[in-house]
Amino acid sequence: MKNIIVTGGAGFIGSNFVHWVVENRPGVHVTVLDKLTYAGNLENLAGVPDDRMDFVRGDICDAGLVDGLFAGADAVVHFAAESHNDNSIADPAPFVRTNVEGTFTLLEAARRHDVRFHHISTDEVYGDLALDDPARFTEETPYRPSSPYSSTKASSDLLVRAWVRTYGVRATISNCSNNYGPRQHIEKFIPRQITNVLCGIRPKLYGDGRNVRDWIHTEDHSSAVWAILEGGRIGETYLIGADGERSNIDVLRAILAEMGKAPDDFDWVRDRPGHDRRYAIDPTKLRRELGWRPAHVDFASGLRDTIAWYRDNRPWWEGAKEATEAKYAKQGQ
Ligand code: NAD
Ligand code: TDX
Repeated sequence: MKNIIVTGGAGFIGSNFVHWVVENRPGVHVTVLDKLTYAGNLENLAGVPDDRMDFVRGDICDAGLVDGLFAGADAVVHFAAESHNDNSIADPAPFVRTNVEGTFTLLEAARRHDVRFHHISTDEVYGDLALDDPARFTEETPYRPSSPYSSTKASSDLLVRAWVRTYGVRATISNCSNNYGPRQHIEKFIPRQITNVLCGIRPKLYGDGRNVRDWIHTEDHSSAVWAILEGGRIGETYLIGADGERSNIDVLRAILAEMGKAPDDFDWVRDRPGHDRRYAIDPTKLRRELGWRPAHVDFASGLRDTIAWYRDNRPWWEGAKEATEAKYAKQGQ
């Protein structure tokens, strides 16, 4: 694999993946295709040498553009999406367009040019688990998405499966749990709370704060995606997770402690409609088949580094803070 296209490579996880490939796979050239929506930022790709990457600003729904790019590619790793649940509740239209129609457009080009396709998805397609349920999601768990966001991701997964079976597209799918790390948009839980503290705003916790997310460092997501791209069986789904289950209130208290604040120095706010209770990934298949292991197993130290990144990179997020909080304020969150 010498030439790969990374869609959504200017976003949080996509840009971390591009940096990972450039650092760890010296023979690979990356073409990033990204629309630069509010969530995309070219600065996320700063430091990538010119001879390792081309950047194309464009929409994954633009069939002509996509077709031209796929003609010269060995593989595509598809991260581009509308990615935030709260936004999908306020306005689902761009989610249907980018996540469903965009994935369809890419699959059609992959079919025409016989390009290896890896689709990035989420554990949210499986719905949620009860807090007291010992079960975790596996590749066999039935799809039961709750939000407009997760239902469009589920739709895109189903399109990929159908294009494999019907047209023989050489595709794999990965469903990953909640990522954290540098360059995550400040609308998301962890960076929102860190930047709230840095701005003197009280952090905001939804509902009763007991909802559980299964956290993984974004670099571990990158290494898992590469392992699947190289060694995954065509047509298969792999769940990616790092045994990182934590309640939201525990994560918030860890942030508060690390940033020198009292444990109750936050506001309880209106719950998210349809809020999934718990996500939990069983990553056995990925570990057994591909020998993948996460490198970031110490959440406290990963969180400390993430806090330091936001402290040290204020210009990266400061411009978006006011608008992001104004949007939440309108929703009572
Ligand atoms: P993000 O919102 O930070 O980045 C999305 C990127 O896609 C942005 O750069 C944006 O400009 C680009 N984009 C959006 N619409 C586009 C379009 N129509 N054409 C081209 N580019 C477009 O998202 P993220 O958190 O980095 O998530 C990346 C992928 O990983 C998504 O597919 C998401 O569903 C999946 N995922 C995310 C998480 C998580 O915890 N954030 C967990 C599991 C899976
Ligand atoms: O201010 C907040 N307060 C709060 O309590 C925010 C923004 C969130 N929350 C809660 C809601 C969730 O239980 O924190 C948890 C995490 O919220 P998000 O960061 O919005 O993530 P989540 O909805 O779990 O979805 C994320 O993981 C799966 C990504 O955004 C998705 O793209 C991915 O598919």
